[in-house]
Amino acid sequence: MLSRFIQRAPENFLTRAQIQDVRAGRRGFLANALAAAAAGAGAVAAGQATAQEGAGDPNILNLPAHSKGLGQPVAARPYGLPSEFEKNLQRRESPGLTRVGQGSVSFCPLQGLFGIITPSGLHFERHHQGWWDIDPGKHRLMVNGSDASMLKRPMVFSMDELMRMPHVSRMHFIECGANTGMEWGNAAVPTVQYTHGMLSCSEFTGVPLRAILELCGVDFKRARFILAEGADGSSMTRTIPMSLIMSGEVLVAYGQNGEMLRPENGYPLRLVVPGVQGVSWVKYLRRIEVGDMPYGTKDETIHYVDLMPDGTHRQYTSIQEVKSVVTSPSGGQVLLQKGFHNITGLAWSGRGRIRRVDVSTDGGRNWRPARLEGPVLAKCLTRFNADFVWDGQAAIFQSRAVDETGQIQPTYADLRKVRASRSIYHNNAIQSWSLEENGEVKNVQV
Ligand SMILES: Nc1nc2c(c(=O)[nH]1)N[C@H]1C(S)=C(S)[C@@H](COP(=O)(O)O)O[C@H]1N2
Ligand SMILES: [Mo]
Repeated sequence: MLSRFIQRAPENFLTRAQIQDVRAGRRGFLANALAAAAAGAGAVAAGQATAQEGAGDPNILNLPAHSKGLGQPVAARPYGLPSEFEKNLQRRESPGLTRVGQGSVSFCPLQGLFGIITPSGLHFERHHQGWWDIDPGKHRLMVNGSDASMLKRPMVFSMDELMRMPHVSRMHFIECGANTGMEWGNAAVPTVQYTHGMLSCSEFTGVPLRAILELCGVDFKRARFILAEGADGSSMTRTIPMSLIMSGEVLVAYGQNGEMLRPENGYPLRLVVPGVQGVSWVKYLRRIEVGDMPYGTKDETIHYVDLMPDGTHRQYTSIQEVKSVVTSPSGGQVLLQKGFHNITGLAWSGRGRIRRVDVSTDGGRNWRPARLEGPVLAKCLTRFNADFVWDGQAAIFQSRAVDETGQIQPTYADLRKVRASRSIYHNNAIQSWSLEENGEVKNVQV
């Protein structure tokens, strides 16, 4: 078994000594139970007292405290919190990645999540200039044109005005373009939290941007791009082509998983641009300008460009291509026993639905289809599962996704043929996790 509950060490790692303790403890527990039953004695090792309390006295029904007393009253916590025993599941920074925490990333603990929705408190964060909790009563969204002919009515919306408009709710993933960026040259970081944790998925609620532009009387024949601008100190600005907006998919969103956006994720307003890299999902959205050409701002000329093998940079490669990863067993985890294990993971594509996911347990020599969990939605995470019976031999877990447009996730060898290995952004290569004979799982590239 792979225990969720004994991986208490920071970063979800067990040291070699801890693994031995766990294994010894398991044996010790059985031995103690047998000894206690045989001897009619109550003395057991600390930590096993609950299960074994008074094991020697057949007249005492030993119930734990929670089965005998009164529990906590309702609303002891007006806003609920996870169990005390789940404290290890946290978003985490990669130490030394950036100089200050205001310009950094916290990674989502994918290894410990189920299904496809990311709990809002565990959503990854990426800030260029720190996060703010902006007063929604004072926040405004301005819509203007690069010149007067672009739209008839420049407008300024309050949150109340936006929230009166007809809204939609849609489930979509958001992935930072730099996700898996540390792995371009070699296997660099130990866990799936750090290799793939700039990825999250929520149900977003908001107004289609198209409807807002229509209200402002945009001339859709002339206006071919918009510029979205954030209200934080980074003045994050990104160009979005009008074709994406006309599909009705791009949302001016205020809702996330049934409640308002979290401050870290752009409260009270952010752009949702399904399938497109995270940087275009401008948070603290304060202004939209419509124009007739791409804006070429700092966030799209110096940053978020792809270094090609010939030394040139490719710009505006916004779509997050088909990708998947086995989230468990994954780097830093330990299989404690031989026998059955469930391989589980996530697949996604910025081009639409996931059509299939194959898994390999021998480093890509043999593949078999994984089971996709429904619903399989466009530009959303898809959960997959596959059976694995461990015979104690070394293995290499991989997953390979195919999307509805027929795009197949590449191997590292194939990706490097066209992109070389010095990029930061848009690494969608097949991830490998090696299972060693002692049960430890490690990040490798094959
Ligand atoms: N205003 C503003 N919007 C922003 C950013 C920012 O720093 N400021 N970071 C961008 C980047 S690079 C990413 S990957 C996503 C991250 O969204 P999240 O923090 O909700 O996960 O927000 C984008 N929008
Ligand atoms: Mo990003």
